[in-house]
Amino acid sequence: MGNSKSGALSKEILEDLKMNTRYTEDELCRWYASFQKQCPDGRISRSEFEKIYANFFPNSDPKVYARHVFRSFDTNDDGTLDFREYIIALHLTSSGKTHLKLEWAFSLFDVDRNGEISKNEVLEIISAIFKMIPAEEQKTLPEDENNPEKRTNKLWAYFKKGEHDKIAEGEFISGVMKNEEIMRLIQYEPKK
Ligand SMILES: [Ca+2]
Repeated sequence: MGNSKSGALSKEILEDLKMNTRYTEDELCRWYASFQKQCPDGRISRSEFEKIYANFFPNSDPKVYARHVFRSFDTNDDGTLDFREYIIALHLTSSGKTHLKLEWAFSLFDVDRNGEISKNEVLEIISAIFKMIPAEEQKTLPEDENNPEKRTNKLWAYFKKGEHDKIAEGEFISGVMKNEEIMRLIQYEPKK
């Protein structure tokens, strides 16, 4: 069984990923080789995904966030991602402000997948984001967004929502698109 598996990345998936991410053919092929080594059955589990995420954030704790990212891509809930989903996950969580990225961000915040975001859901994800910010860097944050509660309140106020209101997908995407600052509130990019 095992040895008969082809080692190459299918042309179809390669072309798809080249078109939909910013990665080159060379990078994709290299990642595929290491993906295969780590996940010989072609699927990555949540704990393996969390380990890879941890490598990107050596000075903080990205575990909870990685779990939410994983959930947002594991749409059939089988506890694994294939290579394509895995690469799209890395791409969307690390690249610029595209509509696709914001569609994904919405699904990240919609923890219970009911099609709208509650204030509690925002707090849950923003708390996970905070765990990724190294302690030293947290001290340098603006006063009105230096803890998860304040940051959640700021976002909620921007959308002009009451405590028990909800944010729908279209509203979320167009709201974030219009405002650089809000974009910054809903993600964390490690300092280079
Ligand atoms: Ca929800």
